[in-house]
Amino acid sequence: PTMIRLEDYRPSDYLIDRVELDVRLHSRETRITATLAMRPNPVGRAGAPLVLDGEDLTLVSLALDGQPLCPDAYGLNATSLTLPNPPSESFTLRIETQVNPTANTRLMGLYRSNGVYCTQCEADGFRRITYFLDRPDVMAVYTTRIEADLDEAPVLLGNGNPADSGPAGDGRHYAIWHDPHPKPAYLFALVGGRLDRVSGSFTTMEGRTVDLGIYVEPGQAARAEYALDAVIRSMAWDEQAFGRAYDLDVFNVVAVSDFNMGAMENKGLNIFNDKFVLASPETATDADYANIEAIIAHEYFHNWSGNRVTCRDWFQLCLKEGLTVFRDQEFSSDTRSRAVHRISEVRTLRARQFPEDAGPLAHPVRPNQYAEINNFYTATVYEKGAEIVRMLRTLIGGQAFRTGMDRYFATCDGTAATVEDFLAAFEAVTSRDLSAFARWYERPGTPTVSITGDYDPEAKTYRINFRQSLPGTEGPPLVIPVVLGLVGPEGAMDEARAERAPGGVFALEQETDTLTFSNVAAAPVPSLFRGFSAPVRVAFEATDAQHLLLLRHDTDPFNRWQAAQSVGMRLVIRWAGSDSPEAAEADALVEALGAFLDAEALRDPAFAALILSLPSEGDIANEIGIGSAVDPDAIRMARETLRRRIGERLSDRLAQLRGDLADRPGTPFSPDAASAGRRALRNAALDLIAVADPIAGVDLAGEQIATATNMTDRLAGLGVLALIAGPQREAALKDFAERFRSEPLVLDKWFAIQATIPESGTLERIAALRQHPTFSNTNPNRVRALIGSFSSGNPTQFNRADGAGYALVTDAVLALDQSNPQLAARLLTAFGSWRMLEPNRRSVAHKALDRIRSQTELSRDVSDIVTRTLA
Ligand code: HT7
Ligand code: ZN
Repeated sequence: PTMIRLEDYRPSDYLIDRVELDVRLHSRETRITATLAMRPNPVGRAGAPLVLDGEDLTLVSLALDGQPLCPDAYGLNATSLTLPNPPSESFTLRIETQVNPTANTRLMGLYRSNGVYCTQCEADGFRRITYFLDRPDVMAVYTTRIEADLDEAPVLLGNGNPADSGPAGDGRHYAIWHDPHPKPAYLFALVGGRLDRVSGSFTTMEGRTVDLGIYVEPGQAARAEYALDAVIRSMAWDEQAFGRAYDLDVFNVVAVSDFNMGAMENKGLNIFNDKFVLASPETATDADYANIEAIIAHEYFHNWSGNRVTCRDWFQLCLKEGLTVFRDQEFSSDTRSRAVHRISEVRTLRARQFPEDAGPLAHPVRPNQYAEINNFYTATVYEKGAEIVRMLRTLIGGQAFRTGMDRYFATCDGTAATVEDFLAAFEAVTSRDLSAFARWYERPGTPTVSITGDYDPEAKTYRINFRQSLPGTEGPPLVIPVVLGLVGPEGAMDEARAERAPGGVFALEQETDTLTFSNVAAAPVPSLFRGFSAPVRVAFEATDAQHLLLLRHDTDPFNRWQAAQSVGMRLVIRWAGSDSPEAAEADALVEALGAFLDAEALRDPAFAALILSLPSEGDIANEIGIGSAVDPDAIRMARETLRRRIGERLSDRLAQLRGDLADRPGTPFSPDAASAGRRALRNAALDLIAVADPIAGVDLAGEQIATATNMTDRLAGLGVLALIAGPQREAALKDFAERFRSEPLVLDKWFAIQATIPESGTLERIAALRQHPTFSNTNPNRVRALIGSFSSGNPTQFNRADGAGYALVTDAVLALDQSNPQLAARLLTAFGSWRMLEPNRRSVAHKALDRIRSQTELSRDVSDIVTRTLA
């Protein structure tokens, strides 16, 4: 494959200042006329040929400065249009192309989703609309005229502000949109369709009144109210937290049902996967509401971190994505519980990014080469990218961070920037040299920080010895912020002091270092990496008793949760390697959990639900996989043993909690964090009760489903039943499908629940579900719900020793590869941890991957993933 390398970056030889687009929408023959005001780039190569990107386009006509060009005046191939001798001064290029939106199954460029015309241009979809310099450092002011059949597409939306609209004859009409902010082509969008609208308004701190619109398929407007509210809250938060105001007169969000990712931040016209817009108590879970809020916020925040300041090239993707994830995480933390949100961020990071960083698809947060950029929208770029921003804030402090952000936005506004530009803003405001810190962007892999501690009772000092390592990569050490404190038998030892850790933040800058606390009255337990202050693995040999002391007494909620996780992890790993697990070994943990519930469960139910949750099977596999071979069946058995023990030993308390947390009849549903937290703990209790006593579990879950007034409780009941084979399960699944037969987004939950049943019959079940009338291979949500949930959420069946799980997924990948390679490549990343498996499964997985590699006609997307996975 052709590799694109960061070191080869050079500015474009030509610039485009203004783009006028005339788009005549027709289902199969859409005509696009692009008029481009161009000029040579003063810092480009003088006299260079002009090479415009293009893909899947029919060129209808081409004119330079008003003169039609005949075919021998330019070069045309499958990926480009070349003018060998363009003018040396400003010129105008007029390009007429034709595309077929109905045949566009890749969902990149202009396509139709359920009859609605929409576009997706990031990363390189604009070249599927017209020939263009499709790179983010070419920024232009766009005016777009959209014309369509009035009946088919009464709503016509573009970027920027509406400028004009009216009839266009022949039952057609037009709308003109003008976006005054120069932008790269990847932020272009248009929409045309029959859509309902919910409207709102927001007045910015600068006094601008912004018209807000959420557009959804007909009949769905009531389900868009929550998203609209989330837009308003996001706008207010960005003003208050970052001083960023919105900069157009309208802000529109459109929900479509066929979408490759979550959403897209097109300037003034965000386009969303409808899964992340539509919500009602009957159809959306608490997790759905939280996702909608976070993704609405994320795309809105891109208006500054991504749009006003964009990326110079795609290697800088983390500049907008890592920063914007950080910003949406802060928003959710301020809106919900900070501690609970931090724990869920870290769970996601460990579940998705750590394995990526430990496997064959590992790459730096800022990659230095790629074959297919769409494969680099990864957990590393997004989630680890956000952790880097958070570490920077921890190191320089909140105030300096805000000043640095202001400087970044001020100095880079209107430009296509780099990671260096970002760091320079913070260097300027702190006078610190951040070149060592910048290594985080370059170095793949998760560092390990190994720690020992020794207490000197005479001197009343406690020394903490640190060693950082990152095997497999060469280079000087990273700068790792360690937020820490000491905990004694009575709780936090606030009187202990460490000069080199002002405010409890120690910067580990060398490979090894020692930090000494003085005034330590008794042997302490260190509370390390509070709030998960760096994306590292911590190796500290604490006893279970020490962990449980932290669970009880630490002032840092993250480390309290981590303490329970660590004890659970150690037990399960020990049991997974043993023939006869001794369940009683868990009793110190169980007792500590019981005491915690008694003291705190009702005070903070959401936090309590997290404390009760054990490390997932995936987390355990990742932990085992560092040193030895993973057997998913053994992990599941061991983990279930622990869950059963907790359920048995705490059954009375759990039952009591379920009662205490039940809503009084008639309580209206609220998706707020406190109400969601109560449901989370109630359902965590149900889950543990059912593991310990499946007969009671079936009854309780059945009753919960029968009386549920919201999707969270209904689905939790169904999830419990799904794990207990029997007629009640099948009846409940059938009822659910019947009740929601016309709700594809709800049926996705039904597909996913069945795909994750850890039983051998699941493969046949999935085969049958693929024939279900609602299932469709062309809708990414359906494919992810059934196949993606299976590969990412059913470790024992995906990793079946006979290879049938791998065959199911590889068949699905090949079936999709020609129609939607982006989606196919994503499904294939499920094999990212194959080298950690025990030898038999490893060899079966290898064969499955080899089968894909040996196909003759693979897309670049899938070919890139399979090649790197096998490398
Ligand atoms: N910036 C967007 C990323 C994106 C995307 C979205 C939809 C379809 C294809 C896409 N390729 C890249 C979404 C975001 O991270 O905000
Ligand atoms: Zn983003």
